Amino acid sequence: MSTTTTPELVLHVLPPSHPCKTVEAALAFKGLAYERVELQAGQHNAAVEELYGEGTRTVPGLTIDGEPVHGSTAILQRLEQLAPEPALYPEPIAAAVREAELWGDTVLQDLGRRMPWGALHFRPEAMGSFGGAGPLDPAGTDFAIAYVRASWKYHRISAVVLAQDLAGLPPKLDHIDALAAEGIVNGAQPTAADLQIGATLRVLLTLGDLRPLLEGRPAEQVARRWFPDYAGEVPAGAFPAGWVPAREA
Ligand SMILES: N[C@@H](CCC(=O)N[C@@H](CS)C(=O)NCC(=O)O)C(=O)O
Repeated sequence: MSTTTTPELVLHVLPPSHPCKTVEAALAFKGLAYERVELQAGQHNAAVEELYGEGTRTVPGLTIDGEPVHGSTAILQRLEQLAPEPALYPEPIAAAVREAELWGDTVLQDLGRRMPWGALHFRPEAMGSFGGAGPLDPAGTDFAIAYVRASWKYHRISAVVLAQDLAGLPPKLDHIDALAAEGIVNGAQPTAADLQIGATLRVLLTLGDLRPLLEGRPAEQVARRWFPDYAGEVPAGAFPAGWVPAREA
């Protein structure tokens, strides 16, 4: 008689991280039970390095019966080996899904960090909304101003970078709509590309200034279908006038 044992999965996250939400959505899609461990911000780099090896700093990381797998795209591939069905890289589109997923990781994902931190510079009292709270009081806003300043430094955000990110958003959204038209994302079931790209787009939807660029498009559906709930709200009017490109008809 053969017996199969379920591997022990432990996911290490920081609560607001969108690539962590990508992995959580993949685990849920595959019906895999896991333990979720929230690392403490500030101490997470050392914890990650100890668990996942020299040079690693970021979340998500997943251990599978103690085997460390680091980074959202590596984790989704490993989950596919572990539980092939339902597929995140379905044939015959598996290669195209992988390409789109990697684009989502290497090109789009950073916008899910720079855009909210960028907007919060102009509306620091909104920082509490990302933890599910309302607008911060003056003392909280003082804290947020210092925190956002440190985040700009860490993520190398400047006004020039932010304005360039905003100007460059429409062609990226067009690319996602094209992926949807090709059936690489936004099909009946989520692919790895949906979960990678959708998590970043869902962060962008927390910014009132960006919602008009997304509303009613496949790109918005990719975000809202797989990530219906997402904390955070920076009201429209945060970015300086003229920085957010107008939506083309
Ligand atoms: N592309 C990587 C990036 C992960 C990443 O940058 N995660 C952020 C959270 S969204 C992080 O851990 N930041 C903490 C830090 O940089 O110290 C992935 O998808 O796994």
